Amino acid sequence: MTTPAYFISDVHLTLDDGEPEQERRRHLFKFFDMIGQSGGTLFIVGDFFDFWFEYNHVIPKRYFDVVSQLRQLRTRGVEIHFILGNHDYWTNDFLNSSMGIQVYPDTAEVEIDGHRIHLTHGDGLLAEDTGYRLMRKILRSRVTVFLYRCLHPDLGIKLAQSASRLSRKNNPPRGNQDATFDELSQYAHDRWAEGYDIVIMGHYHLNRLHIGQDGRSFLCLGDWISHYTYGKLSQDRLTLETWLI
Ligand SMILES: [Mn+2]
Repeated sequence: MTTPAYFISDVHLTLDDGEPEQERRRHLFKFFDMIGQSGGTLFIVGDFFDFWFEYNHVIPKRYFDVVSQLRQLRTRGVEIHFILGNHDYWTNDFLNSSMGIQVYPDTAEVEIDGHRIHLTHGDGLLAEDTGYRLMRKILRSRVTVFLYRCLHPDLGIKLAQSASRLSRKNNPPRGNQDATFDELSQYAHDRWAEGYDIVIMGHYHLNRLHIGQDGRSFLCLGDWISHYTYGKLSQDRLTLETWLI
């Protein structure tokens, strides 16, 4: 696996057509262009799309430019690994077979420059997530996916668009970030005990990097909604960077 390795999560690219979304995409594509020039490997740690559902023969057309940018990166020789999040879980065979992206439905374990890295989107890890974990099971069940697939894509995508607008509106204010980070750190501790030395996570829109004295690290990637942050592993150094200042 070639370095630098770049890690990004929670871009939440929407199906909206407005200027704010266009602007976000322009920043993202510039970031991709930088990766294309430096070479290396791109890890997308979930919720890249605000809604991704692949039918057998249809993908959402509003993502055409995004998909073609990912394709360009592949053509330029950049390896792409996509750890699916709770907003873009419903893939079929397009991203891997047609795009040449390595897709992970759950966690990914990779080795880069002698580092054992554990990556997860991270949803459902908090103690208070009991109800969410049940809902996630239902939303991912074969029956739900089958029923949703039976809807005409125009209707299915419209429904998803309203659901995601609604969930953005009803998003509760985020709780104590220190407490959340502490609770998530337990997950990192458990992975370190298993022999991983780097744990990388998204989902919580927290941008924090903890590097312990023994060199073991835990990175929460932030997002591309308010933080525009990404992780970078280069020349044996893991950093949390900001794309926009
Ligand atoms: Mn998420």
